[in-house]
Amino acid sequence: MIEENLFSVRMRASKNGAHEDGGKHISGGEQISTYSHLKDAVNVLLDKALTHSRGNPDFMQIQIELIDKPITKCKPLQVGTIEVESVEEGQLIARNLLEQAGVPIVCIEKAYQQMKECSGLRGAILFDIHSGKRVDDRSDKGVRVSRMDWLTTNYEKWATYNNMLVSQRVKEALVLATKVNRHPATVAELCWSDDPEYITGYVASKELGYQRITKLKTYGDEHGCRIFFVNGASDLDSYINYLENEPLFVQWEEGNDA
Ligand code: PML
Ligand code: MG
Ligand code: MG
Repeated sequence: MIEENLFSVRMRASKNGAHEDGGKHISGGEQISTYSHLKDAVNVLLDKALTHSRGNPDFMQIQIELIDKPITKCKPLQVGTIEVESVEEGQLIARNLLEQAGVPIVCIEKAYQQMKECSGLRGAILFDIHSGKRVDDRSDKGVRVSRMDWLTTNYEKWATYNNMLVSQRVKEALVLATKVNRHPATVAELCWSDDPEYITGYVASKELGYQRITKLKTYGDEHGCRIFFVNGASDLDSYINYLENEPLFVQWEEGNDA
């Protein structure tokens, strides 16, 4: 049980106006911080937004809120990296992994047909595996997963143990995927960055873990993707509430990640 007051710190930044006024999404980020570390948390987010390869923002919002609920702790998803030679190979592997995770082929095809819709959003889109349709009602905003973090020192220990380079980006994506995929309604997640300089993406699910694929788009491409394939969309409101509001801390202990 964490005794000290903790705060959710969230950032969103855009260019040519705020997101809601049609501005281009530049960057978003999440931190959970103690009161005494708030300055550092804000600085991390500020830095992320001000140095993003999608461009310089002219709108930014940083919001701080006390977390008034108990914080769940859980270990990160298992991570694997699949090296591929080309985007085509990477995309084929991504589709195969989604199928393995239980997403029907027709649904995968429909998601890919609507892929353009999910680019440029600051959040994710939700796809029902039964209807093959987008089921969230967040149009050009998407669903933003929030209130989650992983202590940098603990993350760095995990990265060293797993022979991975320390990367704020990987940490953030793994935290998000861990939160999303531990919910029973999530079947799988498909993601690649909207950062034109970053082409590695991943497929994640409970059984597969977090499977990084080294090429899911071409360098220079600003189109990203984040889709949650969901089962049992009937209680969509509580699912979205979980993603947006339930606080989660990732914590890793050596020898306890099987
Ligand atoms: C992002 O940049 O927003 C998503 C990055 C996904 C892949 C991170 C990784 O290399 O594991
Ligand atoms: Mg981003
Ligand atoms: Mg932090």
